[in-house]
Amino acid sequence: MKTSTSLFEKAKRLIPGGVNSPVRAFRAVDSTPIFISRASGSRIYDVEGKEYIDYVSSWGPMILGHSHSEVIRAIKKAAERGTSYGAPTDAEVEMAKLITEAFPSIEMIRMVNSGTEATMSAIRLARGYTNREKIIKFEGCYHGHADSLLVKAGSGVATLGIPGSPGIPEKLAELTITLPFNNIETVKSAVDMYGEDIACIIVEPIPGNMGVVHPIPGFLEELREITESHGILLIFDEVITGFRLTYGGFQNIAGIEPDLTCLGKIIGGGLPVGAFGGRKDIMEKLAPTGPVYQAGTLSGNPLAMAAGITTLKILKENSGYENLDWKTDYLCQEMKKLFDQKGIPIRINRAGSMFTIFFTENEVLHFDSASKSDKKLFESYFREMFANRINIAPSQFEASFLSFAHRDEDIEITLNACAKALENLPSPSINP
Ligand code: KE4
Repeated sequence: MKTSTSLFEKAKRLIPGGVNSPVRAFRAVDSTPIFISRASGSRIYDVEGKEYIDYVSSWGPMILGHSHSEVIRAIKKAAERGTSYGAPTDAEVEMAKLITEAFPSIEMIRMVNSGTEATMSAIRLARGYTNREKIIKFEGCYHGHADSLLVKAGSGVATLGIPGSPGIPEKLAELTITLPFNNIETVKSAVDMYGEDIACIIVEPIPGNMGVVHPIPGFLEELREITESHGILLIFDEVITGFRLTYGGFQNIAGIEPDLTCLGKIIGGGLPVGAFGGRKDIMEKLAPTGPVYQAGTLSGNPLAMAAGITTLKILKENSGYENLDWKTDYLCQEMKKLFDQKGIPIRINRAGSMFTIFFTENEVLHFDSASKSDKKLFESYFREMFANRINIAPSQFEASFLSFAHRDEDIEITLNACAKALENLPSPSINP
């Protein structure tokens, strides 16, 4: 019988780290990853037949739950008509209609194949539209692995960026200014310093990549005002939050209209997808109507469109977001009680059906506070939950997700597993 361990050994000989995306290697939790054989509803099954309740949700796309019957049927039907044509299809028009109707700020949309492609293209479009070179991003926000976005904050606040990875030219990294999230003063000083040369500010309106963090009241609104008054484009990276919190984006809830929005994950129903869209006058700068080049062999792929359209239609018709929010809130409240009873200080940041348990007693409002969490304690918690067949994100700096397929029984099993896990947790270490 195949085991995860034997597959991992084989995989490591052929694939860097044995995985096709680093976080899957479980290095942040010093564990060996499981290899999945199938998934259905709220459950995933590893190659040894072990069943887990899943809160990774493929990092966000599986809001309907795994292998939703109507999504699978739509993919099969599309596949029987061919898998890719390299030519436009009516499905792409239907997808564009669904997205532009759900997002008032999106007048036009371009499909791509990943969130990285969406943000990379949106940045290029912003630079082409404004004829400016610098961009602003926020520490702890992740927008995929395009060179300009894998950049760390320079030494002082609002200084020029330094490469966040080998292979990124210093000259390019210097064009990215990285600021602390929720700190509007640093945005004002950066704009005072470089305003005329800033093409855009890109932000996850509710970051999920430092763990879930809420924007403080007024932060996003002031970003909108500052960008508006300085001719800087505001880009909301809603790759995670798009259709996660509501049928639309967090921008619909916040009542803020960015100039461009990046999407991914849920809109592909689990197939490779990304998209970026926004104001017509900006989007028309894109080839073939304008000079900013962007392209993709499989963009708008018929199977991804079929999965995405079916997913969005189910979300639109069922609008079960309220119940999903309530279920997630119940789970988080009950887990908080269990941790309190054990005397382990945690903070749970939740937005709709996405949440993160931070192992810290302090409020988590930016990457600096998130990084003060007790990562060793998180690691122990992760391992205990995993041993109890609960699959949560293998990193303190990620979000966990509920789906419409999570039943009350899943919640109860998860709470029992959490209670059991806490029995074996060491007392919290004193933060260094
Ligand atoms: P992809 O290129 O991975 O499709 O999307 C990049 C991206 C862009 N923007 C946001 C807000 C994102 O969260 C992501 C990707 N998310 C990570 C996990 N948080 C994907 C998991 C992985 O890297 O394997």
